[in-house]
Amino acid sequence: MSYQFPEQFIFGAATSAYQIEGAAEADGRLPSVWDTFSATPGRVVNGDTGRVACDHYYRYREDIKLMASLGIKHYRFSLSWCRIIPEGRGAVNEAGLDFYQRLADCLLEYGITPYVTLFHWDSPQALEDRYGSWQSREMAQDFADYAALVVSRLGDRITNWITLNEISCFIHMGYGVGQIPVHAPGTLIKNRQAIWQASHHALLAHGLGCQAIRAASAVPCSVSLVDNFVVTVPIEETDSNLAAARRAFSLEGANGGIIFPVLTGAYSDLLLEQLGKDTPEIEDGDLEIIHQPLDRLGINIYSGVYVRAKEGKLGYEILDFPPGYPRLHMPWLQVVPEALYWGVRHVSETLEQKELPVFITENGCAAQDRLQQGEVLDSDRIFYLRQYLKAAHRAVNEGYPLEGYFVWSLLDNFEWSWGYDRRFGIIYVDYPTQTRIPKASAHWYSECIRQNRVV
Ligand code: GBH
Repeated sequence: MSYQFPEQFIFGAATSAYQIEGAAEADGRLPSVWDTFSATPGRVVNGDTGRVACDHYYRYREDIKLMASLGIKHYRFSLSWCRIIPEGRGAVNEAGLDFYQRLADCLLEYGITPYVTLFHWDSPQALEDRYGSWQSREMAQDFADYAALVVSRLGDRITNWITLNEISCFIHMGYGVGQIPVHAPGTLIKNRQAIWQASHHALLAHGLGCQAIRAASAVPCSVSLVDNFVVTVPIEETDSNLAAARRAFSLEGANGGIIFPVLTGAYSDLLLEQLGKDTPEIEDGDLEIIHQPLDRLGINIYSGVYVRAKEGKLGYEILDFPPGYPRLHMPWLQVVPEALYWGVRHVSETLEQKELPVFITENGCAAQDRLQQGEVLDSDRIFYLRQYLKAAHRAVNEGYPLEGYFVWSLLDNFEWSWGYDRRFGIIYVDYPTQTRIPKASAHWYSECIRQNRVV
């Protein structure tokens, strides 16, 4: 098989603001919750922070030029809310908008299409101080106002908009019960209802954000959410295991309370039954706001879980990974390439969204990269990416509307609570000198793009 993709298939690369920009105090930016969190001793490995990160704020031209030289024509990045509206609401910082204008212009100059995430976890600290950010319903309206401002000022250059990145991460893992918070703001919410309430506020932010983007854009634009639902993979592709995987899909992780309301207009019944008295307070009209038509859905897929049919009330069981199961350089990074195919298929079949275009907005891995004689020969990353791209090809080949794929990440960067200890880039960053060195995987990916197939 040649694994040839259709002509119009989109290959891109992704990053996020706090993970690469640095320049934390430049030009009127005020702290985000991640600045505060990472500056708190004991929160991030080695005490790393995003103060300098990849210094992309000052080196964006060089980075874009390098991306263009690899033949990457689509770039997903995020905006730092607190660069644009430093206090989260109110006064606008022109210097912040100006940076993103220059960034977008530079991309367009190099023939690269921008895809912009409005929120990738770095909420303004001022809103955390004011009302506890996502714990308050006010956050949704402040987000929508920020979205409206950004689109009214950048909508002439940018037309691909994403509201939020991974609600389950910044809410459910962020505030999760019984865990040590590994996410900013570092608040532990001990009650399940309150976590789902914060999650509901994030859904509202998404819905109000979609409306604000469409109202503010002077030109036709594309609006998406990026979700990272748990992908349930049938251990064997038989009818009974497939039915088990579908049922598991609506119950695992936060799937039933995030992707279900966003795409179907209702929390899944199975989840509501499980939540009982911990169901969030849903005001009249909320579900309509949350259930906005989307132009595309973005999904981030790194791994998945295997499921098999099992007699009993649940009707399925999740299989533990055996010791020694292949994994890359994160505790959760088991190699499950079929998850990419099943993620797309669940959107189409389980969520019954046959026509909704899907993008893989992140896929990639951390590896123990070594810079030797000026090269990084990351055959493990190529091994990982190649298998996931083949699974993407299968989805396209079977007619599912998978239209694009973005590798995470363009650059090694600040990997949240793991700091600079974990490298996800296809381009190596030598932090002391800020030198960029494309890894073997970057050259491989570049060749995939050139031939429009998995090489
Ligand atoms: C993405 O999230 C982020 O969007 C991106 O910023 C980040 O750099 C990238 O991944 C790499 O981590 O419950 O312990 O099994 C991925 C988020 C991480 C969500 C693992 C689910 C399961 C952790 N995923 N997580 S665990």
